Amino acid sequence: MPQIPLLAEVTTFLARPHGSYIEGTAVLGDDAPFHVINPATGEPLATLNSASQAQADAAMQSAQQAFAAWRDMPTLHRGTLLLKLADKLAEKREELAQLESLCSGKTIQLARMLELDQSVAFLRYFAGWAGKINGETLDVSLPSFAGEKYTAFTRRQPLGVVVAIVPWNFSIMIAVWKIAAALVCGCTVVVKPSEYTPLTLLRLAELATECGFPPGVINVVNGPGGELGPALIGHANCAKVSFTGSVATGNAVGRAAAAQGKRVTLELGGKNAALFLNDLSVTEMVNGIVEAGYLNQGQICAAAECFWLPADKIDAVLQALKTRLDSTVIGSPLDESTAMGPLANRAQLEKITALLATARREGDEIVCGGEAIAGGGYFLQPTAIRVASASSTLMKEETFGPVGSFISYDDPEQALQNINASPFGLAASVWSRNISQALRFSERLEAGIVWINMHTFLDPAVPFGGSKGSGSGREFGSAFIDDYTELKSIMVRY
Ligand code: TXE
Repeated sequence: MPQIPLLAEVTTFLARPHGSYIEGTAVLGDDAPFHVINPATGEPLATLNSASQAQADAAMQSAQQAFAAWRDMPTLHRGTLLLKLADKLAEKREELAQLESLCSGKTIQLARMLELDQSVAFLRYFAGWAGKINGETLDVSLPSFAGEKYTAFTRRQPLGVVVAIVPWNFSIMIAVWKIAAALVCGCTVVVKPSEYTPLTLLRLAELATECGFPPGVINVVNGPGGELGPALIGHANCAKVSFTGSVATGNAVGRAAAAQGKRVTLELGGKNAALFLNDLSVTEMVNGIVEAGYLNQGQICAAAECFWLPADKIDAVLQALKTRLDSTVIGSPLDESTAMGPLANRAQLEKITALLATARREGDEIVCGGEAIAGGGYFLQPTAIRVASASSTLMKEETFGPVGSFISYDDPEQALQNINASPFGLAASVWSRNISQALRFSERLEAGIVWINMHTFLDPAVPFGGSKGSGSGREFGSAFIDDYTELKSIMVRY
């Protein structure tokens, strides 16, 4: 099938000079320009000037100035604005999906159904919390000596300005998780997008202004994370940092925030496992593996990368998986029949090809794929690797790509112990028709979220976040309230 035609709004937007979005206005960055690259072609898509330190400061000042009025706005008004933004994103679904697909290499179908439709769903979910973020009334135990009485209550008070640092794999959706949660609590935000995908959030910020969000409530600062990140985190107005990204950068962000006494939520990657129990058929296992490991070219922090299969089934599963992966339709993300687009950037392709070289050196068997696809873009064949042992590098280091590592087990208990030996624990899944057995494994798998007979499904009502080295704090559900509010106690004598 041919590529879909680009909307005129998309080509016009791309041709504009870009920078940041501060105080309700698009501003050209004062610092060095860089190209936003189309990963499907390796060609420049747009030019963007990085924000200077002074512009980062201006964004933080703007967010601080907007904070008091936003905090004091009736809660239902804040919720209504989030609903309006949800409607606006639904209306502009195709425009934003095309932009995001161009910048990230995500297939247009995924851009529509995950980036946009999920962003709309999360905005509506968080809007529903408006007016429901409450404290408690407490019975206190102080004795009364002269007839006086005591009572106490708690309030949930917004923290202030939130610095939201987001990655390139779901640049709209992950930003929306943070923006919507922060705003409904009464905080204002300064978002720092990834250098690879800086455009769609600029458009989202413009749309928010059209919806009536006051200037300064949502700011977007673009440029190199290594320079702007520390400036935003260290800024006197920063009350909280919410970060999603790599383990190394996340740990640096965590240290920087802790050194300044700032609150921080870290959602980092890791090396997620999927455990298939022996009662499933080969076809059921292959279906589960493809769902768990290969969506969005594997560039999902919760995706599974280590697959534990029963010893008497692994050969048949890998043979069937090879047939399935070898027939994957790889191509332009803007072709609606494409199942797999390019990796999101050159650095990602280089990182994964280096890890594949390590796998070969260590004696892992490349069952299928394993090669970059020649041409201008950053395409990689979907890959399955039968590792030599549980201590192979590919069982430990996140590829963040369409690369599954497979290993057999004789005893599922031994597989569980190996999985739990990982220093990471973002997500895991267990697959079986025996729900009793699966539930028992789910209780013992060490991860922030464990799926049974599914993988990578995120729901706004279900808390999400890492355990062990995969981060701290939880997004979604009611757990987000802790992230963005301070619990204040008020005691009264009467
Ligand atoms: O991520 P970074 P990168 C993993 C994946 C990938 C690797 C590198 O394995 O191969 O990370 O990707 C900003 N202070 N994930 O380099 O560096 C940066 O500008 C503050 C997993 O893109 O973590 C961007 O906005 N911020 C992941 C954000 O941090 C800094 C998703 C993430 O960038 C900073 C993406 C600093 N010192 C990649 N340095 C997941 N778990 O979802 C950079 N940044």
